[in-house]
Amino acid sequence: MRLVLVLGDQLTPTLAALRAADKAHDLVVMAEVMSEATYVPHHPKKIALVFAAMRKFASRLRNDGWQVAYTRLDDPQNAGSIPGELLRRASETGTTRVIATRPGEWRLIEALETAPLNIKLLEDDRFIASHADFDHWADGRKQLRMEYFYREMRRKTSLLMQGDTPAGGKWNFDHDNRKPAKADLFLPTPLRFAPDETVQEVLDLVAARFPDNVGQLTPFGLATDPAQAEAVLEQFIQTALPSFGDYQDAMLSGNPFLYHALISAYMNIGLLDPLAVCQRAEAAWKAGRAPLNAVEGFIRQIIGWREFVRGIYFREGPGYMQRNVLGHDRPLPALYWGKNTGMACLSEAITQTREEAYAHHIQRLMVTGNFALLAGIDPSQVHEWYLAVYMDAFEWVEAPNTLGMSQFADGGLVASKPYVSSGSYIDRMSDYCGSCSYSVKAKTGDAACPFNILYWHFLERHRERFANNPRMAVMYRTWDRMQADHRTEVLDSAKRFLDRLDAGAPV
Ligand code: FAD
Ligand code: DLZ
Ligand code: SF4
Repeated sequence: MRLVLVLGDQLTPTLAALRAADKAHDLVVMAEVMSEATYVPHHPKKIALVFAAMRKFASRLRNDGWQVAYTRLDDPQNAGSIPGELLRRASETGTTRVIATRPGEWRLIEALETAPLNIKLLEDDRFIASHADFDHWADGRKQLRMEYFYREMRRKTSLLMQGDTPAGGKWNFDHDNRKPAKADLFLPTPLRFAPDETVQEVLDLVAARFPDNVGQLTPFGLATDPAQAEAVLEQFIQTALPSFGDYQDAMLSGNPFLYHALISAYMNIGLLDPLAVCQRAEAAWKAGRAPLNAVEGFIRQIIGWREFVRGIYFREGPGYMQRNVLGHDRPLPALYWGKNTGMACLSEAITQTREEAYAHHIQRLMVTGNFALLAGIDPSQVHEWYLAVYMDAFEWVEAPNTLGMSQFADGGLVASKPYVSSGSYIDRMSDYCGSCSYSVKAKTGDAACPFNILYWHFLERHRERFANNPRMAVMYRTWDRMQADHRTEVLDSAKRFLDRLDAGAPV
Protein backbone atom coordinates (compact mmCIF):
# COMPACT_ATOMS: atom_id res chain seq x y z
CA MET A 1 0.00 0.00 0.00
CA ARG A 2 1.08 3.55 -0.76
CA LEU A 3 -0.24 6.99 0.13
CA VAL A 4 -1.27 9.11 -2.88
CA LEU A 5 -1.13 12.83 -2.18
CA VAL A 6 -3.62 15.11 -3.96
CA LEU A 7 -3.23 18.83 -3.23
CA GLY A 8 -5.87 21.55 -3.45
CA ASP A 9 -4.67 22.65 -6.89
CA GLN A 10 -4.34 19.10 -8.25
CA LEU A 11 -8.02 18.30 -8.65
CA THR A 12 -7.69 16.43 -11.94
CA PRO A 13 -8.78 12.78 -12.31
CA THR A 14 -5.88 12.09 -14.69
CA LEU A 15 -3.29 13.60 -12.30
CA ALA A 16 0.14 11.92 -12.58
CA ALA A 17 0.00 10.58 -9.00
CA LEU A 18 -3.44 9.02 -9.58
CA ARG A 19 -2.33 7.49 -12.86
CA ALA A 20 0.64 5.91 -11.10
CA ALA A 21 -1.45 4.58 -8.21
CA ASP A 22 -3.42 1.41 -7.73
CA LYS A 23 -7.08 1.96 -6.88
CA ALA A 24 -7.38 -1.43 -5.23
CA HIS A 25 -4.53 -1.01 -2.73
CA ASP A 26 -3.44 2.63 -2.38
CA LEU A 27 -4.93 5.34 -0.18
CA VAL A 28 -5.54 8.85 -1.50
CA VAL A 29 -4.65 11.54 1.06
CA MET A 30 -6.25 14.97 0.90
CA ALA A 31 -6.14 17.54 3.69
CA GLU A 32 -7.39 21.03 4.47
CA VAL A 33 -4.53 22.41 6.58
CA MET A 34 -3.74 25.70 8.30
CA SER A 35 -0.21 25.91 6.89
CA GLU A 36 -1.57 26.08 3.32
CA ALA A 37 -4.41 28.38 4.34
CA THR A 38 -2.13 30.88 6.12
CA TYR A 39 1.28 31.06 4.38
CA VAL A 40 -0.11 34.29 2.98
CA PRO A 41 -3.40 35.84 4.16
CA HIS A 42 -5.44 34.43 1.27
CA HIS A 43 -8.65 36.06 0.14
CA PRO A 44 -11.54 34.17 1.85
CA LYS A 45 -13.09 33.41 -1.56
CA LYS A 46 -9.87 31.66 -2.62
CA ILE A 47 -9.81 29.48 0.52
CA ALA A 48 -13.49 28.62 0.04
CA LEU A 49 -12.98 27.81 -3.64
CA VAL A 50 -10.10 25.45 -2.87
CA PHE A 51 -11.79 23.70 0.07
CA ALA A 52 -15.15 23.27 -1.69
CA ALA A 53 -13.53 21.96 -4.88
CA MET A 54 -11.36 19.60 -2.78
CA ARG A 55 -14.38 18.17 -0.97
CA LYS A 56 -16.23 17.61 -4.23
CA PHE A 57 -13.18 16.03 -5.85
CA ALA A 58 -12.77 13.65 -2.90
CA SER A 59 -16.35 12.44 -3.21
CA ARG A 60 -15.91 11.99 -6.94
CA LEU A 61 -12.81 9.86 -6.30
CA ARG A 62 -14.76 7.76 -3.77
CA ASN A 63 -17.54 7.28 -6.32
CA ASP A 64 -14.89 6.15 -8.78
CA GLY A 65 -13.80 3.45 -6.33
CA TRP A 66 -10.81 5.09 -4.61
CA GLN A 67 -10.11 4.87 -0.88
CA VAL A 68 -9.78 8.49 0.26
CA ALA A 69 -8.54 9.71 3.64
CA TYR A 70 -9.84 13.30 3.71
CA THR A 71 -9.03 15.63 6.59
CA ARG A 72 -11.22 18.65 7.18
CA LEU A 73 -9.76 21.82 8.65
CA ASP A 74 -11.73 21.44 11.90
CA ASP A 75 -10.86 17.76 12.38
CA PRO A 76 -9.36 17.54 15.93
CA GLN A 77 -6.65 15.16 14.63
CA ASN A 78 -5.58 17.61 11.89
CA ALA A 79 -1.78 17.82 11.93
CA GLY A 80 -1.84 21.33 10.43
CA SER A 81 0.45 20.84 7.42
CA ILE A 82 0.71 18.63 4.34
CA PRO A 83 3.84 16.74 5.51
CA GLY A 84 2.26 16.46 8.98
CA GLU A 85 -0.89 14.90 7.52
CA LEU A 86 1.15 12.47 5.43
CA LEU A 87 3.11 11.43 8.54
CA ARG A 88 -0.12 10.94 10.49
CA ARG A 89 -1.58 8.75 7.72
CA ALA A 90 1.76 6.93 7.48
CA SER A 91 1.64 5.98 11.14
CA GLU A 92 -2.06 4.98 10.87
CA THR A 93 -1.45 2.73 7.87
CA GLY A 94 2.12 1.58 8.55
CA THR A 95 3.52 2.74 5.20
CA THR A 96 5.89 5.61 4.49
CA ARG A 97 5.70 5.18 0.72
CA VAL A 98 4.09 8.23 -0.90
CA ILE A 99 3.33 9.06 -4.53
CA ALA A 100 2.87 12.78 -5.15
CA THR A 101 2.65 15.12 -8.11
CA ARG A 102 5.23 17.90 -7.88
CA PRO A 103 3.58 20.91 -6.18
CA GLY A 104 3.42 24.29 -7.89
CA GLU A 105 5.41 26.12 -5.20
CA TRP A 106 9.05 25.60 -4.15
CA ARG A 107 8.03 26.09 -0.51
CA LEU A 108 5.95 22.92 -0.55
CA ILE A 109 8.34 20.95 -2.77
CA GLU A 110 11.07 21.56 -0.20
CA ALA A 111 8.77 20.63 2.71
CA LEU A 112 7.89 17.32 1.02
CA GLU A 113 11.45 16.53 0.02
CA THR A 114 12.72 16.99 3.57
CA ALA A 115 9.91 15.08 5.32
CA PRO A 116 10.96 11.70 6.77
CA LEU A 117 8.94 9.81 4.16
CA ASN A 118 9.75 7.74 1.14
CA ILE A 119 8.26 10.15 -1.41
CA LYS A 120 8.22 9.75 -5.17
CA LEU A 121 7.56 13.14 -6.80
CA LEU A 122 6.17 12.86 -10.33
CA GLU A 123 6.22 15.68 -12.84
CA ASP A 124 2.95 17.57 -13.12
CA ASP A 125 2.07 16.90 -16.77
CA ARG A 126 -1.12 18.97 -16.94
CA PHE A 127 0.84 21.45 -19.05
CA ILE A 128 1.75 21.66 -22.70
CA ALA A 129 5.50 22.07 -22.14
CA SER A 130 7.32 19.66 -19.85
CA HIS A 131 10.30 20.98 -17.86
CA ALA A 132 12.54 19.21 -20.39
CA ASP A 133 10.70 20.92 -23.30
CA PHE A 134 11.20 24.33 -21.72
CA ASP A 135 14.86 23.76 -20.91
CA HIS A 136 15.47 22.39 -24.39
CA TRP A 137 13.97 25.57 -25.86
CA ALA A 138 15.72 27.91 -23.39
CA ASP A 139 19.22 26.41 -23.27
CA GLY A 140 21.77 28.46 -25.14
CA ARG A 141 19.44 31.41 -25.84
CA LYS A 142 20.76 34.82 -24.86
CA GLN A 143 17.26 36.10 -24.12
CA LEU A 144 14.09 34.19 -23.36
CA ARG A 145 11.20 35.85 -25.16
CA MET A 146 7.65 34.59 -24.83
CA GLU A 147 6.85 35.26 -28.48
CA TYR A 148 9.34 32.67 -29.77
CA PHE A 149 8.42 30.12 -27.14
CA TYR A 150 4.76 30.63 -28.08
CA ARG A 151 5.47 29.76 -31.71
CA GLU A 152 6.97 26.48 -30.53
CA MET A 153 3.81 25.78 -28.55
CA ARG A 154 1.66 26.56 -31.59
CA ARG A 155 3.67 24.03 -33.59
CA LYS A 156 3.55 21.48 -30.78
CA THR A 157 -0.23 21.72 -30.32
CA SER A 158 -1.10 22.46 -33.98
CA LEU A 159 -3.47 25.13 -32.66
CA LEU A 160 -4.30 27.77 -35.31
CA MET A 161 -1.84 26.24 -37.75
CA GLN A 162 -2.27 25.66 -41.45
CA GLY A 163 0.48 23.19 -42.10
CA ASP A 164 3.69 24.93 -41.02
CA THR A 165 2.27 28.42 -41.20
CA PRO A 166 0.15 30.30 -38.67
CA ALA A 167 -3.52 30.77 -39.50
CA GLY A 168 -4.14 34.18 -41.04
CA GLY A 169 -0.46 34.50 -42.01
CA LYS A 170 0.65 36.06 -38.69
CA TRP A 171 1.59 34.54 -35.33
CA ASN A 172 0.32 37.44 -33.30
CA PHE A 173 -2.66 39.77 -33.80
CA ASP A 174 -2.06 41.91 -30.74
CA HIS A 175 -1.79 45.01 -32.83
CA ASP A 176 -5.57 44.82 -33.33
CA ASN A 177 -6.30 44.39 -29.62
CA ARG A 178 -6.06 47.85 -28.13
CA LYS A 179 -9.56 49.29 -28.00
CA PRO A 180 -10.83 51.13 -24.94
CA ALA A 181 -14.21 49.86 -23.74
CA LYS A 182 -17.43 51.81 -23.64
CA ALA A 183 -20.23 51.10 -21.19
CA ASP A 184 -22.42 48.76 -23.20
CA LEU A 185 -25.77 47.21 -22.44
CA PHE A 186 -24.60 44.00 -24.03
CA LEU A 187 -21.63 43.33 -21.77
CA PRO A 188 -21.74 39.63 -20.86
CA THR A 189 -22.71 38.73 -17.30
CA PRO A 190 -20.59 36.07 -15.64
CA LEU A 191 -22.24 32.82 -14.68
CA ARG A 192 -22.79 32.39 -10.91
CA PHE A 193 -23.74 29.29 -8.97
CA ALA A 194 -25.88 29.37 -5.85
CA PRO A 195 -24.00 27.62 -3.01
CA ASP A 196 -25.08 23.98 -2.58
CA GLU A 197 -24.79 22.14 0.73
CA THR A 198 -21.06 21.40 0.38
CA VAL A 199 -20.24 24.97 -0.58
CA GLN A 200 -22.40 26.38 2.24
CA GLU A 201 -20.61 24.23 4.82
CA VAL A 202 -17.27 25.50 3.55
CA LEU A 203 -18.49 29.11 3.56
CA ASP A 204 -19.52 28.73 7.22
CA LEU A 205 -16.13 27.23 8.05
CA VAL A 206 -14.17 29.96 6.26
CA ALA A 207 -16.29 32.71 7.84
CA ALA A 208 -15.63 31.28 11.30
CA ARG A 209 -11.91 30.52 10.90
CA PHE A 210 -10.67 33.43 8.76
CA PRO A 211 -12.75 36.39 9.97
CA ASP A 212 -9.92 38.93 9.61
CA ASN A 213 -8.66 38.03 6.13
CA VAL A 214 -9.09 40.92 3.74
CA GLY A 215 -11.74 40.26 1.07
CA GLN A 216 -15.44 39.54 0.85
CA LEU A 217 -16.44 35.90 1.24
CA THR A 218 -20.01 36.39 0.08
CA PRO A 219 -21.83 36.53 -2.23
CA PHE A 220 -20.01 33.40 -3.43
CA GLY A 221 -20.91 32.19 -6.93
CA LEU A 222 -17.74 30.48 -8.13
CA ALA A 223 -17.65 27.12 -9.92
CA THR A 224 -16.43 24.34 -7.63
CA ASP A 225 -16.58 21.29 -9.91
CA PRO A 226 -15.65 20.53 -13.53
CA ALA A 227 -19.23 20.72 -14.84
CA GLN A 228 -19.71 24.21 -13.45
CA ALA A 229 -16.28 25.32 -14.67
CA GLU A 230 -17.19 23.94 -18.08
CA ALA A 231 -20.39 26.01 -18.03
CA VAL A 232 -18.34 29.16 -17.29
CA LEU A 233 -16.09 28.36 -20.26
CA GLU A 234 -19.07 27.74 -22.53
CA GLN A 235 -20.67 31.02 -21.53
CA PHE A 236 -17.38 32.83 -22.23
CA ILE A 237 -17.01 31.25 -25.67
CA GLN A 238 -20.56 32.11 -26.62
CA THR A 239 -20.85 35.61 -25.24
CA ALA A 240 -17.42 37.16 -24.65
CA LEU A 241 -14.76 35.48 -26.80
CA PRO A 242 -15.74 37.36 -29.99
CA SER A 243 -14.86 40.67 -28.26
CA PHE A 244 -12.00 39.33 -26.11
CA GLY A 245 -9.31 40.53 -28.51
CA ASP A 246 -10.61 44.02 -29.15
CA TYR A 247 -11.19 44.86 -25.49
CA GLN A 248 -8.52 42.77 -23.78
CA ASP A 249 -6.74 45.84 -22.42
CA ALA A 250 -9.81 47.94 -21.60
CA MET A 251 -10.94 48.94 -18.10
CA LEU A 252 -14.36 50.19 -17.09
CA SER A 253 -15.64 51.38 -13.68
CA GLY A 254 -18.12 48.97 -12.17
CA ASN A 255 -17.37 46.30 -14.81
CA PRO A 256 -14.60 44.12 -13.46
CA PHE A 257 -14.99 41.29 -15.96
CA LEU A 258 -15.63 42.87 -19.38
CA TYR A 259 -14.89 40.22 -22.02
CA HIS A 260 -12.49 38.12 -19.95
CA ALA A 261 -12.85 34.37 -19.47
CA LEU A 262 -12.67 34.15 -15.64
CA ILE A 263 -11.22 30.66 -15.87
CA SER A 264 -7.63 31.02 -14.63
CA ALA A 265 -8.48 29.71 -11.15
CA TYR A 266 -10.33 26.74 -12.63
CA MET A 267 -7.41 25.81 -14.87
CA ASN A 268 -4.94 26.36 -12.05
CA ILE A 269 -6.70 24.05 -9.58
CA GLY A 270 -7.38 21.39 -12.21
CA LEU A 271 -11.08 21.75 -13.03
CA LEU A 272 -10.39 22.71 -16.66
CA ASP A 273 -7.74 21.36 -19.00
CA PRO A 274 -5.81 24.19 -20.73
CA LEU A 275 -5.35 22.41 -24.05
CA ALA A 276 -9.04 21.48 -24.22
CA VAL A 277 -9.93 25.11 -23.44
CA CYS A 278 -7.80 26.30 -26.36
CA GLN A 279 -9.27 23.69 -28.69
CA ARG A 280 -12.75 24.92 -27.81
CA ALA A 281 -11.75 28.48 -28.68
CA GLU A 282 -10.17 27.32 -31.93
CA ALA A 283 -13.38 25.44 -32.82
CA ALA A 284 -15.37 28.66 -32.29
CA TRP A 285 -13.09 30.41 -34.83
CA LYS A 286 -13.38 27.55 -37.29
CA ALA A 287 -17.17 27.67 -36.99
CA GLY A 288 -17.11 31.41 -37.71
CA ARG A 289 -18.34 32.28 -34.21
CA ALA A 290 -15.27 34.31 -33.14
CA PRO A 291 -12.69 36.31 -35.10
CA LEU A 292 -9.07 35.26 -35.40
CA ASN A 293 -7.65 38.24 -33.49
CA ALA A 294 -9.74 37.27 -30.44
CA VAL A 295 -9.04 33.54 -30.61
CA GLU A 296 -5.32 33.96 -31.29
CA GLY A 297 -5.01 36.47 -28.42
CA PHE A 298 -6.83 34.14 -26.04
CA ILE A 299 -4.85 31.04 -27.02
CA ARG A 300 -1.58 32.99 -26.75
CA GLN A 301 -2.32 33.83 -23.13
CA ILE A 302 -2.72 30.15 -22.31
CA ILE A 303 -0.19 28.23 -24.40
CA GLY A 304 2.16 31.23 -24.54
CA TRP A 305 2.24 33.27 -21.34
CA ARG A 306 0.89 30.67 -18.93
CA GLU A 307 3.37 28.03 -20.06
CA PHE A 308 6.24 30.50 -20.42
CA VAL A 309 5.99 31.86 -16.86
CA ARG A 310 5.79 28.32 -15.49
CA GLY A 311 8.97 27.44 -17.37
CA ILE A 312 10.73 30.47 -15.88
CA TYR A 313 9.55 29.70 -12.33
CA PHE A 314 10.92 26.18 -12.31
CA ARG A 315 14.06 27.03 -14.27
CA GLU A 316 15.03 29.88 -11.97
CA GLY A 317 14.57 27.99 -8.69
CA PRO A 318 13.51 29.12 -5.22
CA GLY A 319 15.90 32.10 -5.22
CA TYR A 320 13.69 33.85 -7.79
CA MET A 321 11.35 35.11 -5.06
CA GLN A 322 14.16 37.20 -3.50
CA ARG A 323 15.11 39.04 -6.72
CA ASN A 324 15.10 42.83 -6.48
CA VAL A 325 17.47 44.21 -9.13
CA LEU A 326 16.06 47.73 -8.83
CA GLY A 327 16.70 47.80 -5.08
CA HIS A 328 13.16 48.91 -4.28
CA ASP A 329 12.45 48.91 -0.55
CA ARG A 330 9.38 51.01 0.23
CA PRO A 331 6.76 49.08 2.27
CA LEU A 332 3.51 48.19 0.50
CA PRO A 333 1.13 51.12 1.18
CA ALA A 334 -1.95 50.39 3.30
CA LEU A 335 -4.17 51.37 0.37
CA TYR A 336 -3.45 47.91 -1.13
CA TRP A 337 -5.22 46.40 1.85
CA GLY A 338 -8.19 48.75 1.51
CA LYS A 339 -7.24 52.11 3.04
CA ASN A 340 -9.03 54.87 1.14
CA THR A 341 -7.25 56.52 -1.75
CA GLY A 342 -8.19 59.40 -3.99
CA MET A 343 -6.63 57.62 -6.99
CA ALA A 344 -9.73 56.32 -8.75
CA CYS A 345 -7.92 53.66 -10.79
CA LEU A 346 -6.29 52.06 -7.74
CA SER A 347 -9.46 52.39 -5.71
CA GLU A 348 -11.49 50.66 -8.44
CA ALA A 349 -9.01 47.81 -8.99
CA ILE A 350 -8.48 47.18 -5.27
CA THR A 351 -12.15 47.43 -4.25
CA GLN A 352 -13.04 44.98 -6.97
CA THR A 353 -10.20 42.68 -5.91
CA ARG A 354 -11.57 42.68 -2.36
CA GLU A 355 -15.05 41.89 -3.62
CA GLU A 356 -14.23 39.31 -6.28
CA ALA A 357 -10.68 38.01 -5.63
CA TYR A 358 -10.29 38.95 -9.31
CA ALA A 359 -8.85 41.71 -11.44
CA HIS A 360 -8.04 41.34 -15.08
CA HIS A 361 -4.56 41.39 -16.52
CA ILE A 362 -4.28 45.08 -17.36
CA GLN A 363 -5.60 46.13 -13.96
CA ARG A 364 -2.94 43.91 -12.34
CA LEU A 365 -0.17 45.08 -14.66
CA MET A 366 -0.91 48.70 -15.48
CA VAL A 367 -2.75 49.89 -12.34
CA THR A 368 -1.69 48.09 -9.13
CA GLY A 369 1.58 46.77 -10.58
CA ASN A 370 2.50 49.98 -12.41
CA PHE A 371 1.94 52.07 -9.27
CA ALA A 372 4.01 49.73 -7.07
CA LEU A 373 6.88 49.80 -9.57
CA LEU A 374 6.81 53.57 -10.06
CA ALA A 375 6.64 54.15 -6.30
CA GLY A 376 9.56 51.77 -5.63
CA ILE A 377 7.72 49.26 -3.44
CA ASP A 378 9.65 46.24 -2.14
CA PRO A 379 8.87 43.58 -4.77
CA SER A 380 8.65 40.76 -2.24
CA GLN A 381 5.80 42.62 -0.50
CA VAL A 382 4.09 43.20 -3.84
CA HIS A 383 4.51 39.48 -4.59
CA GLU A 384 2.93 38.45 -1.28
CA TRP A 385 -0.01 40.74 -1.91
CA TYR A 386 -0.76 39.26 -5.34
CA LEU A 387 -0.31 35.73 -3.99
CA ALA A 388 -2.84 36.47 -1.26
CA VAL A 389 -5.60 38.44 -2.93
CA TYR A 390 -6.25 36.66 -6.25
CA MET A 391 -8.16 33.40 -6.37
CA ASP A 392 -5.97 32.13 -9.22
CA ALA A 393 -2.69 32.84 -7.40
CA PHE A 394 -0.23 29.97 -7.03
CA GLU A 395 3.42 30.84 -6.98
CA TRP A 396 4.45 29.13 -10.25
CA VAL A 397 2.23 31.56 -12.19
CA GLU A 398 1.98 34.51 -9.82
CA ALA A 399 5.68 35.06 -9.04
CA PRO A 400 7.03 35.42 -12.60
CA ASN A 401 4.09 37.66 -13.44
CA THR A 402 4.58 39.86 -10.39
CA LEU A 403 8.32 39.86 -9.80
CA GLY A 404 9.23 39.48 -13.46
CA MET A 405 6.66 40.97 -15.76
CA SER A 406 5.25 43.58 -13.41
CA GLN A 407 8.08 44.65 -11.05
CA PHE A 408 11.14 44.02 -13.26
CA ALA A 409 12.74 42.52 -10.14
CA ASP A 410 14.40 39.76 -12.21
CA GLY A 411 16.25 42.29 -14.37
CA GLY A 412 14.36 41.58 -17.57
CA LEU A 413 14.05 37.81 -17.73
CA VAL A 414 10.27 37.93 -18.29
CA ALA A 415 9.81 41.47 -19.61
CA SER A 416 12.11 43.16 -22.09
CA LYS A 417 11.35 46.55 -20.55
CA PRO A 418 9.57 47.70 -17.41
CA TYR A 419 5.78 47.98 -17.69
CA VAL A 420 5.49 51.59 -16.53
CA SER A 421 3.24 54.32 -17.84
CA SER A 422 2.01 57.76 -16.97
CA GLY A 423 -1.68 58.43 -16.33
CA SER A 424 -2.39 59.00 -20.02
CA TYR A 425 -2.27 55.25 -20.74
CA ILE A 426 -4.81 54.57 -17.99
CA ASP A 427 -6.94 57.48 -19.22
CA ARG A 428 -6.91 56.11 -22.78
CA MET A 429 -7.84 52.57 -21.78
CA SER A 430 -10.40 53.31 -19.04
CA ASP A 431 -13.07 55.68 -17.78
CA TYR A 432 -11.41 55.99 -14.34
CA CYS A 433 -9.81 59.42 -14.56
CA GLY A 434 -13.11 61.31 -14.78
CA SER A 435 -13.94 60.47 -11.16
CA CYS A 436 -10.43 60.85 -9.73
CA SER A 437 -9.29 63.35 -7.07
CA TYR A 438 -6.20 63.95 -9.19
CA SER A 439 -5.96 65.51 -12.62
CA VAL A 440 -4.62 63.33 -15.40
CA LYS A 441 -3.91 66.45 -17.46
CA ALA A 442 -1.76 68.08 -14.77
CA LYS A 443 1.93 67.28 -15.10
CA THR A 444 3.28 68.84 -11.89
CA GLY A 445 2.04 69.88 -8.45
CA ASP A 446 0.10 68.13 -5.71
CA ALA A 447 -3.04 67.76 -7.80
CA ALA A 448 -1.25 66.06 -10.70
CA CYS A 449 -1.97 62.42 -11.40
CA PRO A 450 0.64 60.52 -9.33
CA PHE A 451 1.41 58.27 -12.31
CA ASN A 452 2.42 61.38 -14.32
CA ILE A 453 5.00 62.54 -11.82
CA LEU A 454 6.24 59.16 -10.58
CA TYR A 455 6.82 57.99 -14.15
CA TRP A 456 9.59 60.51 -14.71
CA HIS A 457 10.92 60.03 -11.18
CA PHE A 458 11.24 56.30 -11.95
CA LEU A 459 13.06 56.93 -15.24
CA GLU A 460 15.39 59.42 -13.62
CA ARG A 461 16.31 57.20 -10.65
CA HIS A 462 17.00 54.22 -12.93
CA ARG A 463 18.66 56.15 -15.75
CA GLU A 464 21.81 54.10 -15.65
CA ARG A 465 19.95 50.84 -16.15
CA PHE A 466 17.40 51.89 -18.76
CA ALA A 467 18.71 54.85 -20.77
CA ASN A 468 20.38 52.52 -23.24
CA ASN A 469 17.47 50.09 -23.51
CA PRO A 470 16.35 50.60 -27.13
CA ARG A 471 12.69 50.42 -26.08
CA MET A 472 13.16 53.12 -23.42
CA ALA A 473 15.58 55.49 -25.16
CA VAL A 474 12.84 57.59 -26.75
CA MET A 475 11.32 58.35 -23.34
CA TYR A 476 14.69 59.50 -22.01
CA ARG A 477 15.06 61.77 -25.03
CA THR A 478 11.60 63.24 -24.36
CA TRP A 479 12.48 63.82 -20.71
CA ASP A 480 15.87 65.33 -21.49
CA ARG A 481 14.31 67.76 -23.96
CA MET A 482 12.02 69.23 -21.29
CA GLN A 483 12.98 72.56 -19.65
CA ALA A 484 15.28 72.05 -16.67
CA ASP A 485 12.97 73.91 -14.27
CA HIS A 486 10.00 71.81 -15.43
CA ARG A 487 11.97 68.64 -14.74
CA THR A 488 12.89 69.93 -11.28
CA GLU A 489 9.23 70.69 -10.61
CA VAL A 490 8.19 67.18 -11.70
CA LEU A 491 10.80 65.54 -9.49
CA ASP A 492 9.92 67.76 -6.51
CA SER A 493 6.23 66.92 -6.95
CA ALA A 494 7.07 63.21 -7.03
CA LYS A 495 9.24 63.51 -3.96
CA ARG A 496 6.46 65.29 -2.04
CA PHE A 497 4.02 62.55 -3.07
CA LEU A 498 6.41 59.79 -1.93
CA ASP A 499 6.99 61.63 1.37
CA ARG A 500 3.21 61.65 1.95
CA LEU A 501 3.06 57.96 1.09
CA ASP A 502 5.91 57.19 3.51
CA ALA A 503 4.25 59.20 6.26
CA GLY A 504 1.04 57.20 5.83
CA ALA A 505 -0.82 60.39 4.87
CA PRO A 506 -3.89 59.97 2.64
CA VAL A 507 -2.96 59.85 -1.04
P1 FAD B 1 -8.30 36.12 -19.53
O1 FAD B 1 -7.89 37.53 -19.66
O2 FAD B 1 -9.62 35.76 -20.04
O3 FAD B 1 -7.16 35.22 -20.21
C1 FAD B 1 -7.37 33.84 -20.51
C2 FAD B 1 -6.38 32.96 -19.77
O4 FAD B 1 -5.07 33.25 -20.17
C3 FAD B 1 -6.36 33.14 -18.27
O5 FAD B 1 -7.39 32.39 -17.66
C4 FAD B 1 -4.97 32.65 -17.89
O6 FAD B 1 -4.96 31.27 -17.63
C5 FAD B 1 -4.16 32.94 -19.13
N1 FAD B 1 -3.29 34.10 -18.92
C6 FAD B 1 -3.49 35.35 -19.36
N2 FAD B 1 -2.42 36.13 -19.08
C7 FAD B 1 -1.55 35.33 -18.41
C8 FAD B 1 -0.27 35.56 -17.83
N3 FAD B 1 0.35 36.75 -17.89
N4 FAD B 1 0.31 34.53 -17.19
C9 FAD B 1 -0.29 33.32 -17.11
N5 FAD B 1 -1.49 33.06 -17.65
C10 FAD B 1 -2.11 34.06 -18.31
N6 FAD B 1 -2.58 34.59 -13.57
C11 FAD B 1 -2.83 33.52 -12.81
O7 FAD B 1 -3.42 32.54 -13.28
N7 FAD B 1 -2.45 33.49 -11.50
C12 FAD B 1 -1.82 34.53 -10.92
O8 FAD B 1 -1.50 34.48 -9.74
C13 FAD B 1 -1.54 35.67 -11.70
N8 FAD B 1 -0.90 36.75 -11.16
C14 FAD B 1 -0.65 37.83 -11.94
C15 FAD B 1 0.04 38.91 -11.37
C16 FAD B 1 0.34 40.01 -12.12
C17 FAD B 1 1.11 41.15 -11.52
C18 FAD B 1 -0.05 40.06 -13.48
C19 FAD B 1 0.27 41.25 -14.31
C20 FAD B 1 -0.74 39.01 -14.05
C21 FAD B 1 -1.04 37.88 -13.30
N9 FAD B 1 -1.71 36.77 -13.84
C22 FAD B 1 -1.95 35.67 -13.05
C23 FAD B 1 -2.07 36.74 -15.26
C24 FAD B 1 -3.48 37.26 -15.61
O9 FAD B 1 -3.67 38.52 -15.03
C25 FAD B 1 -4.57 36.30 -15.18
O10 FAD B 1 -4.28 35.00 -15.65
C26 FAD B 1 -5.92 36.70 -15.72
O11 FAD B 1 -6.23 38.01 -15.32
C27 FAD B 1 -6.98 35.72 -15.25
O12 FAD B 1 -8.27 36.13 -15.62
P2 FAD B 1 -9.09 35.46 -16.80
O13 FAD B 1 -9.21 34.00 -16.58
O14 FAD B 1 -10.36 36.24 -16.92
O15 FAD B 1 -8.12 35.69 -18.00
C1 DLZ C 1 -4.32 27.41 -1.71
C2 DLZ C 1 -4.58 26.22 -0.84
C3 DLZ C 1 -5.25 26.41 0.37
C4 DLZ C 1 -5.80 27.71 0.78
N1 DLZ C 1 -5.45 25.38 1.19
C5 DLZ C 1 -5.02 24.15 0.85
C6 DLZ C 1 -5.20 23.04 1.72
O1 DLZ C 1 -5.71 23.17 2.82
N2 DLZ C 1 -4.78 21.82 1.31
C7 DLZ C 1 -4.17 21.63 0.12
O2 DLZ C 1 -3.84 20.49 -0.21
N3 DLZ C 1 -3.95 22.68 -0.71
C8 DLZ C 1 -4.36 23.91 -0.37
N4 DLZ C 1 -4.13 24.97 -1.19
C9 DLZ C 1 -3.35 24.74 -2.42
C10 DLZ C 1 -1.85 24.63 -2.08
O3 DLZ C 1 -1.43 25.82 -1.40
C11 DLZ C 1 -1.06 24.39 -3.36
O4 DLZ C 1 -1.16 23.03 -3.66
C12 DLZ C 1 0.40 24.72 -3.20
O5 DLZ C 1 0.56 26.07 -2.98
C13 DLZ C 1 1.20 24.30 -4.45
O6 DLZ C 1 0.77 24.99 -5.60
FE1 SF4 D 1 -5.40 56.93 -11.94
FE2 SF4 D 1 -4.14 59.22 -12.50
FE3 SF4 D 1 -6.39 58.61 -13.79
FE4 SF4 D 1 -6.45 59.25 -11.19
S1 SF4 D 1 -5.85 60.60 -12.86
S2 SF4 D 1 -7.54 57.56 -12.17
S3 SF4 D 1 -4.53 58.36 -10.46
S4 SF4 D 1 -4.46 57.50 -13.88
